[in-house]
Amino acid sequence: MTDVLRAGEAARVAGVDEAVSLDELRLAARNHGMPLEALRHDLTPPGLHYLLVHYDIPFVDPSSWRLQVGGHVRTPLTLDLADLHDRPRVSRTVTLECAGNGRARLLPRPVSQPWLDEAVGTAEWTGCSLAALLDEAGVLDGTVDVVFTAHDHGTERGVEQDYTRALPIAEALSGNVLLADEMNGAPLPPQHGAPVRLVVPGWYGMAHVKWLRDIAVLPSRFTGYQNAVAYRLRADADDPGVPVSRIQPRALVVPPGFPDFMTRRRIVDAGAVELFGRAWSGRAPVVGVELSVDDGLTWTPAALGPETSRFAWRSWSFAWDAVPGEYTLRVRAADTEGVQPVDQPWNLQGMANNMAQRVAVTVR
Ligand SMILES: Nc1nc2c(c(=O)[nH]1)N[C@H]1C(S)=C(S)[C@@H](COP(=O)(O)O)O[C@H]1N2
Ligand SMILES: [Mo]
Repeated sequence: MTDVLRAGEAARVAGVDEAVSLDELRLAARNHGMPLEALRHDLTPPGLHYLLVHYDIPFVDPSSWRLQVGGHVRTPLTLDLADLHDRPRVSRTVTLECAGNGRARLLPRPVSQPWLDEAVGTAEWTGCSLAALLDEAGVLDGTVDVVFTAHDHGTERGVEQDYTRALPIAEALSGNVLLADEMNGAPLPPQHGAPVRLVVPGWYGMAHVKWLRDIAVLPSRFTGYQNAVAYRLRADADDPGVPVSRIQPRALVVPPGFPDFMTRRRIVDAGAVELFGRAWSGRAPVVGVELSVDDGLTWTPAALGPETSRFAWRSWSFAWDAVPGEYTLRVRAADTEGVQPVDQPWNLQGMANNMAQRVAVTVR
């Protein structure tokens, strides 16, 4: 157990002047973000949804795919895709965000997938209810965690594993969680977990296990790598930290005007500019969005669009009377528990960092 909790094994921090490495570039090229102009879509078209895959995308044959449900249950189950399809269908619109979003902006930078602001997307997921399936299997008294194991395999900091994550039993039985086989009304694409993935509304991405093959009900706390070593908020290597769970509030703006190719600085014509974006939070309902055109010195409320679904992003807009000059736009969301920080909070693995977005704009 002591080695399981050694955080030093879980993250390296770059030197202050250490540039992003080829290893980080390789990860960033495989695991793409959502181009921020795609914030315009209520549902993110699947090719534009962000993507994160720890190992390789496994090749899973849907006709021989089986799901085992076992462990601390009365009746273990084995299901194929048709069995899952026969169960009552449930659809939910859910915003997914990687827990490492914003990591590359931290100083010093935790070395891992170097996200800026774009590790987010929203889809309508369809499948069957996890709670209903667990009810069928008959979860026994004294259950603590439910463990989800996937088909993809690799090593991480020396630990060989199938990607495996556990959820507390209360969340697993909440009625929110789906075993999804469709994304935006079509079968799941390979990169998003075909044939079946978990969708845990409100939680950061790591909980939404793709390429699911096994569900094990446990009468004790799960101590596997992805829960005990990765995905913890730690101050330093000796801090056991706390588990990363629900999504912190965040707002993003569709970058206005047009970009410069290399710097992506925005060029905007003076006059009335309609700024548009999205805001979400998995831990509590979003109650407001504010905009700053002076790098966070002063803030003005934006107009918040309707909540279409508790765990999906909402739109917001802001009428900006743009006067020629150089600007740094900032945007921040508040939920009923608090507001996004303007200065970056730091932790060893760069998790759940939700510093307010910054966009450089030239008004001409
Ligand atoms: N089996 C498996 N599930 C996984 C992962 C993985 O590498 N393997 N990555 C997780 C992480 S860290 C994130 S952020 C989300 C990303 O989901 P997406 O690629 O569909 O956007 O999947 C999660 N589920
Ligand atoms: Mo992630």
